[in-house]
Amino acid sequence: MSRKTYRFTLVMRMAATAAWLALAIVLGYGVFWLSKNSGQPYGLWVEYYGGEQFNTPLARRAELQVSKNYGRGHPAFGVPKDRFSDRWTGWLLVPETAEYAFCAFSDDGVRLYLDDRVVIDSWQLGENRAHGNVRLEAGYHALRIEHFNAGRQAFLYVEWCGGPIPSSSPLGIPYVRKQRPKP
Ligand SMILES: [Ca+2]
Repeated sequence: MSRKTYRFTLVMRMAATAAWLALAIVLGYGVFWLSKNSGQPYGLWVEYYGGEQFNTPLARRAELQVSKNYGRGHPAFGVPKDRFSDRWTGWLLVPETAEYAFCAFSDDGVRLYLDDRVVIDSWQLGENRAHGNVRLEAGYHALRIEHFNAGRQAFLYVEWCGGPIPSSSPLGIPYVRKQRPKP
């Protein structure tokens, strides 16, 4: 092999490797984008508002479980650190008909609704620990959780804490869905 041919082969090999690498990056990003943006039924929608009473809608995103330590930072891009509120919505899959309990630990206040019925109502300043019991039929139930932060630290945790699901499991996948699945 002449030096010229060798150099040509080397350049072609490098070009092929670069092309494969670029293809892998494009494909990888495509899979990542799809999993984040479409066809992902699991999780909940969270809407963030300026003001403690859902005054000004500012941001929206999907979350896989209700387990957030915002600390003293911004809960989402463009949302103030102090004086914000967030509303989590979706559908809760109840695996079997039974009595269930839900526990919330939050800063500041929290409310939890199932099928528009209040299960937890602890809308107060500072750290809140609250729980609620409810008998639920197997199947999907409309879930809504509301939370606010007046200032300083902010967090929100909601867990199963009584019933057929192991206690201290976060309210999250695989039991939460953004939309009610078609029967
Ligand atoms: Ca606070």
